[in-house]
Amino acid sequence: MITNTELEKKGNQFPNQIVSYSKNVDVLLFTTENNVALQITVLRDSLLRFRYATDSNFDKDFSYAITKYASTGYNKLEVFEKDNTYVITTQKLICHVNKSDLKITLFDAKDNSLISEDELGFHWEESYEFGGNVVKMSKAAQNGESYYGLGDKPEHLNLKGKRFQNWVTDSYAYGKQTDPIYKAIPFFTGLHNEKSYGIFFDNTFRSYFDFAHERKNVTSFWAQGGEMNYYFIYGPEMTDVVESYTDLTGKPHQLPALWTLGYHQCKWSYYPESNVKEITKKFRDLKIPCDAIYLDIDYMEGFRCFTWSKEYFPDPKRMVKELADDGFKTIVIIDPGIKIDNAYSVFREGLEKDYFCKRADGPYMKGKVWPGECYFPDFTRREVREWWSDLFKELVEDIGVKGVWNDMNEPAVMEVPNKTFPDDVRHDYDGNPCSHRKAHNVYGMQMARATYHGLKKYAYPKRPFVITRAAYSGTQRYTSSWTGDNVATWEHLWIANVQAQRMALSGFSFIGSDIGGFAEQPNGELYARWIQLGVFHPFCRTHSSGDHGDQEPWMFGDEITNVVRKFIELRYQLLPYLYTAFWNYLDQGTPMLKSLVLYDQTDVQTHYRTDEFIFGKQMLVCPILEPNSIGRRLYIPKGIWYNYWDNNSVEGGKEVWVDTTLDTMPIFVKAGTVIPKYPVQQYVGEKEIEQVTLDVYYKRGKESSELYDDAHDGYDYTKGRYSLRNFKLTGKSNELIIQQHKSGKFTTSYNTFKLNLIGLPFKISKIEIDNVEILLKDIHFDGDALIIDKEFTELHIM
Ligand code: NBV
Repeated sequence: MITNTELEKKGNQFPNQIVSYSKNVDVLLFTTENNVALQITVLRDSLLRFRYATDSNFDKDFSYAITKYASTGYNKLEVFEKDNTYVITTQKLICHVNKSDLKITLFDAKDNSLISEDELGFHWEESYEFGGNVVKMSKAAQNGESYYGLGDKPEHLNLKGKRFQNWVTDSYAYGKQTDPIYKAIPFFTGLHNEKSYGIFFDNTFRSYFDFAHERKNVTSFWAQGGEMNYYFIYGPEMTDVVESYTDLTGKPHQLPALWTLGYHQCKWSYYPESNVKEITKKFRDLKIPCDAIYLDIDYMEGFRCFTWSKEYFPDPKRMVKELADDGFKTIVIIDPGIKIDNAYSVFREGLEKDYFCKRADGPYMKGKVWPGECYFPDFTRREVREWWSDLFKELVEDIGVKGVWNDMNEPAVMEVPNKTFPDDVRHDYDGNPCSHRKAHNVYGMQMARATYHGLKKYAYPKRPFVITRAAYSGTQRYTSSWTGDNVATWEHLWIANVQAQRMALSGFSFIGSDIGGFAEQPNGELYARWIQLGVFHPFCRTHSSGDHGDQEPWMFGDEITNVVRKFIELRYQLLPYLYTAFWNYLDQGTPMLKSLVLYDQTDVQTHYRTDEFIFGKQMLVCPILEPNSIGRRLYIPKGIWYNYWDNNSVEGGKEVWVDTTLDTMPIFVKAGTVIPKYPVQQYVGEKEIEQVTLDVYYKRGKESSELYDDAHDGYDYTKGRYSLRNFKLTGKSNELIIQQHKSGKFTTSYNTFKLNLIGLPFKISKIEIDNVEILLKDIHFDGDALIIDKEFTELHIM
């Protein structure tokens, strides 16, 4: 790894005096006396792209991360020349380009405050061995600046004072300091003086980020090849930064089917068929909701992808159908390694079509994985991806598999020191041939992309479902993900919490961990605490390696089974709330999990918090991360919050102690919120939803909440057949008003609501539905809950 100091010692190169400047619509070009070119593109008022070339020539512009759907366009762009600088202004930003050394300084256009400034700025070192340059950028770290992002780093949420590497790596049983692990997401947000910005360094080579680690006042990032090419995203709200980054690198291409947000059960491995059936039956017998059952590598014939073991699964189509009849969707694993075996059609076809990766001098890239010696498709080639997509026809269209799980796609190779392909392996990179140094970080992403297209094609008219282990920025467009091979320890429960939050604030919300831990075995208490956290992660799956014992919800005795059932049931009740959060993510790029700093960056108390997070928009969740806990301290953000379990309200902006038992975990709901709930189902679609419960948390003042709904699968919602209800709540001392605004063309199966009115400061004496008074004796109550058995637009409770 080349460090800053080493770079300087080796005689770094820096740009010098600007000698020319030109502007073409939104692209500004500066060149220096020593032939460095800087291209600044104004994509939006708050989004600038910086590209540097050391010899005036830019490579072909190509990125796997940036989506063609990104919204661009600005309201104002002006460029002035001053004595020492060029000044670019937009409605949000002022950017100074220094004439003597090309250094950049960025200011908030509203109040002229400093947001970011180059320290050494752009510099580079030529790479004799590989050609090209090591490209580097260093910026001044501002006073009190904090840093967040970078995907799946298993570290403290605030990255300040630390250095990281991006190189997707199979990391079995990684720990708190392991770096890098499975994902490469070279995007971070900086926060100082209540203002936040983001930097996305779109460079797929091995890259590094140093957040005031080597030098206290400097934050830098660099890569072992490629271009210095980064996007500067201004907020000042961190949520806007993350939403812009997500817009730039892509929101999920469609909503997931609702069942994918249910509970999933997995193990390495459930086989033979009788074992799978035993497990699924037990879920139904014990009435623990579950929507998906997974088949790991042993379902295949000798680990050959797209085959089935005749011995263990003699009739997969029948089995998959029987499972489906019982509400279980079957999900199967598919790895990238294709067994070298002339009698295996996928191998033969790949060979004949010349689709496998090759070494620099011509031989195939041969590597050992589960099937033994394998070749690996070059997923960075369009034809290869298309071929791969088509391989899913039988699995999905004919057999009825509902989701595919891509593993080992870093790509992982066994028994070699670097655990992956050697650097010299060649890739097409969609018409930009390169070595593995450049393609490594996107290999898994391109595999998941090809898998996604296969599922999309053959599952049609249903929605596709894919899970990937490896990812680069932008992978969230195609697939969900999990955090890899974690361990059944309390420390890993902490890691899972941080990783899910970090992924969400890195644009990738559809994430979860192996609940209970993959390696080793949890005791009942740890498993229960993990389920309690896991049901609040967008992807919710128990998975384990199975070699240390079983990890189904009933394996730890009745007490634990009951806790697990209670929380999985809660997940199923909260499905409409979660689905609405997903819709927000899809629509706006809004992270489904919000670390407290993302929720309230103006409150410095949040800058170093790791444990608490906001689930969706208005629920505060804080896992219990230690054994034998009878409660814990946690920070409640400013405002009034209600304890979910006892409905007591608390004024936030402070740390509080919250008592818990094994079957509770701190959950708070923001005052003013309307939380929609479905009845408990054993799987999505088991029941026709005839009534939705609305938990209404009284607030003095106004607040609004949403409920998105649609057919829960298929694409009709894209044609306007969705239902969006906005609940506007106004609380007064003696009155509560709920106004409902509906949009969309979908008619929900329910039009009856059961209202739990929480924290109401008065006794109900009168109700008006759409201006018609209902006599108290004519009002239906279910216990304390109010039943409103028709659609309403305005409800007055007095
Ligand atoms: O396919 C087996 C496992 C899988 O269960 C796990 O989820 C992956 O992360 N896979 C890794 C390969 C073996 C790891 C030791």
